[in-house]
Formats: sequence, structure tokens, C-alpha cells
Amino acid sequence: MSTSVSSSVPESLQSFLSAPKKLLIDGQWVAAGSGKTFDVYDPATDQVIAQVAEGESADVDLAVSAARKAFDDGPWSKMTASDRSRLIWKVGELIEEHAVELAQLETLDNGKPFSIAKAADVALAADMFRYMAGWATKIEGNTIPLNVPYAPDQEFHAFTLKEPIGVVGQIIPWNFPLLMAAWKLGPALATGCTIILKPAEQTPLSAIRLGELLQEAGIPDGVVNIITGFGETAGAAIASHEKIDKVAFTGSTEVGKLIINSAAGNLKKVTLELGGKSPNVVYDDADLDLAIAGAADAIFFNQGQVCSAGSRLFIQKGIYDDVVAGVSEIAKNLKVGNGFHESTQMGPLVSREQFQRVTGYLKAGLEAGAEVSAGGASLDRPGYFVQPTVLKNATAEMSVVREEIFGPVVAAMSFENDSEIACRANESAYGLAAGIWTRDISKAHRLAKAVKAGTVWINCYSIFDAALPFGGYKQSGWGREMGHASLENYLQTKSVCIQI
Ligand code: TXE
Repeated sequence: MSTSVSSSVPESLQSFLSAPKKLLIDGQWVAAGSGKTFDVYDPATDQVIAQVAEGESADVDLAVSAARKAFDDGPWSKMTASDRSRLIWKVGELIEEHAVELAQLETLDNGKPFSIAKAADVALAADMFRYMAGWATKIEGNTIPLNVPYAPDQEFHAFTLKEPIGVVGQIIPWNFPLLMAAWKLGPALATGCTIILKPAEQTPLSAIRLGELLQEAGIPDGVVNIITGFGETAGAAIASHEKIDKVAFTGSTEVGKLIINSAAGNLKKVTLELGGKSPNVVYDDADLDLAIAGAADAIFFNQGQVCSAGSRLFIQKGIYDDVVAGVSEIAKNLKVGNGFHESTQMGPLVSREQFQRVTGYLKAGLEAGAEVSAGGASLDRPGYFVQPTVLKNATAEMSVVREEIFGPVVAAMSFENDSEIACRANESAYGLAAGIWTRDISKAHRLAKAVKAGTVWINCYSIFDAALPFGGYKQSGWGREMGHASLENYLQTKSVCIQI
């Protein structure tokens, strides 16, 4: 294998990158059955950084057999919750120990600034495993008093057991590669499930390294299997597999609908975390410095490649010009560049395809009559860089207002009063998140209640915590990630009734 390694690759990653990148099946790193590999790119330079095994349906079959064995025969299902908890905790510790290396991998593979990868992605991933390690020993059923009308003379003792759902397929995206793996693996391991994880083809590297750390932590063979590969082949094979009991997916709403269809074959359980077009509402009584900085961060964080990004910015009429000017000023001053440079605040988009998608939306927005207040173009340099962009005078029917751009592009619109804003905020097929900026706590509560979104941030944005449930209303998805709510996705309830 000859890989032309990108000039921005840190020395410390060279040996990891030069080793063959294989599939993890039943505790062994193996080449794809077909022998095929695919190229992985550094989005900051457009150069190939690694070749990775291209898993397909036959490889998924082997991974499912291994996961079935580890679940049906043990060891995972036969271990005590306390032993499982200790191993999951150890994964969190190992992530923390290797924080620099993992953050470097994220920057290299995804493009995000190194300081953010370390402080957010890696730190949250470690915390997710530790939080879920705590839950492993606290999964309990209930005892239930019965009053059976047709058996008045009999006495019963009834209770519920919470049992792991079984073998789960987990298909994740490229915007937070390590963190999405942690969000998925954490609750599945805590509940005692076994897993086939498919990372996004754009960003498979940190999941491969995480696989090595899972082994180092002592997670038994077959419990976590990692199949790198493409969505239409490896991903589709997971979604339709007859021996997988549940599929958890994060990605586009379009593919989410395909997953539901494929899962219908064996009626596997489905959870989905899909797209968003989240409203961020700034009232005229808000702390404007806070709101302007928050509105910029809500859209430019992670290059706007965040499903909950505040991409529809609603500003009350009297302060519209000031807020647009303030967010535009921040956009113009953001340092866009290679994520490894210390001064970089915003990196490149993840891929050529995403670059084309985002620049296509910019073109469509301008043609439809939106005006550029900041940015509006790509950067004339190698890599997939787009300027942080503020579009003003956007209207509800424009594609830049209706559709998820998944890039650093915010559409600013004005609103007149309180009675109109809930309706306009809800004018979307999505319902993932919303932001509210006001000093009036009653107004904030009213809008928080009225808005159809899984998360509402008031006077803050993009605050994530392993304990705080996250997920979508409407076409933003099914089920919740994080918090104890996420455990339910991986459990089923068995009722046991005994006549005494
Ligand atoms: O997503 P895909 P893409 C949105 C965002 C973005 C758009 C397209 O708007 O611009 O989706 O991104 C796997 N069966 N989000 O094309 O295709 C794929 O291999 C099974 C929002 O990258 O949905 C990858 O692992 N799996 C989002 C994962 O699905 C399939 C994050 C996501 O890829 C498959 C990412 C198939 N037929 C994109 N096709 C969020 N909610 O955070 C693809 N995949």
C-alpha cells in the first residue's frame, strides 16, 4: 500500500496511519473479504491520508455472527453488570489518556480545529463512556401489584425484567466521528447489547483507533465489531440484516427513511437522529453581546456541520440590523484554515461532496434574492474551505431557509412580535433544536413550550452533556441519545407473573 501522506499529518500519527486499516470482527483485525480498500482524505489539503478496508455484505455477515455469539452464548450477556461497568469506565479512561492522538485524528480526518476536537469531541466521548458505565449497574425492573378480575381468589407475584435488545447495528456520520461512536456504543454496552458499528466512509480513522482502545480496555471479542465501508453496501447490509435486532442511525433524513424500509424485513427496532433546520430567536430585550456571540457560535461551530446548528436566525425587528451586523462582523473575523494551526477557529468542510453541496446552496440562495452580509463564497485554496456566511433578507420559501445546508451559512430573518414567532419557528419539517435569547424569563418559557424541538437552549446554544437527552421531533428522528432516556432504546421489558 502506498499512501501519499498529507503535509499536515503530525509526526505522532505516522505509524498509525501507515499500518493497514482493517475491519474488527470477533476481536481480529481482518482485511475485507473482497480485499478492497478505499481512500480517506485530509479535507484541509485534499490529499489521501490512508486506505481503509471496504467492508461489504459478506463482512457484515461475519460481524453479525460474532456479535450473535457474544450475545447469545456469552461472554457479554453472562458477565455481571458490575464487570461490564468496569470495562466501560476503562474505555473512558483510555480515551482521556489518548486525548491528543484522538483529537489529532479528528482534525486530520474531519478538518475541525484541534483545540475543539480535544476540548469537545474527545472530552465528551470519554465522559459518555463514564456516564454509561454508571448506568450499567442501575438497570432495574419493577414489582407490580396485580388485581385480576377473573381470578379473584388467586394471588400473584409479578415483576418486570429489563433485558438487552440483542445485536445492534449502529451507523454513524462524519461530523463528530469519535463522539457519535461514543453516543452509540455507550448505552448499547451499558445495557449488555453487542454491536456492529459502521463509521462514515469520510471519517473512519478515530473509530478504528477506538476499536483498538476497546480491546485494550478488555471488551471481549465479538462485542464490538467495526465495519468500515460505504452506506449503500455495508450500511444497507446492516439495516436489512435478518439477525440484527435493532439499528441506530445518525445521518440524513433521506437515508433515515431508507433505513426504516430496510428494517421492516425483520421488524428490527429503529432509532434515528436526523437532520435539522433549527430556529434561533433573538428578542429585542436580549443581552445583545451574548446573543450575537451565541448566534455566531450556533452556526459556525464545527463549520456548521451540526444537526442542531442554529441555521434560521430570527431577530426582532428593532434590533435586526444590529444583530446582523454583529454576527457578520464575527463571521468576517473568524480565522478559517487548517485545523492544526493554532490560530484556526474554523476548518474546512469534511469532503468535496459536502463542499459542492454547501456552495450549491449559496448559489441558490443568492439567485432566490437573499443578500450576503458576510462571506458568501469558497476560499481559493486547496481543501474544502467555505467562508462563514450570513445571508440577510431571506424568506421562508427559499431553499436556504427550508433545507438543511450543513455548512457555515445562516439565514437571518426579522419578526415583529411574540405571537408570530412560535408559528414561524415551527414552520419546518424538522424539529431538532431551538435557541431563545431574552431577559424575560416568562417569554422564554412560553416559547420553549411552544416550539416543536427536542432541545431548547435559552441564552446559550450547543450545550451538550452525557446526561442531557438529545433527539428530534417531526422529521428529525425517533428516540433520544444520551441521558438515561437512551438506555430504553437498547432494552426490552419482560413481564413475569407467578401464582403464589
Ligand atoms: O449523509 P448520509 P451524507 C445530513 C446533512 C448532510 C446530508 C448528507 O444535511 O448534508 O445529511 O450527508 C450511511 N443505508 N447529515 O451524505 O448519507 C453513510 O455511510 C445505510 C445530518 O454524508 O445519511 C454514513 O455512515 N447506511 C447528520 C451515514 O449513513 C447508509 C450527519 C450518514 O450518511 C446508507 C450527517 C444506506 N442506504 C449528515 N447511505 C446528522 N443528523 O447529524 C448512507 N449511509
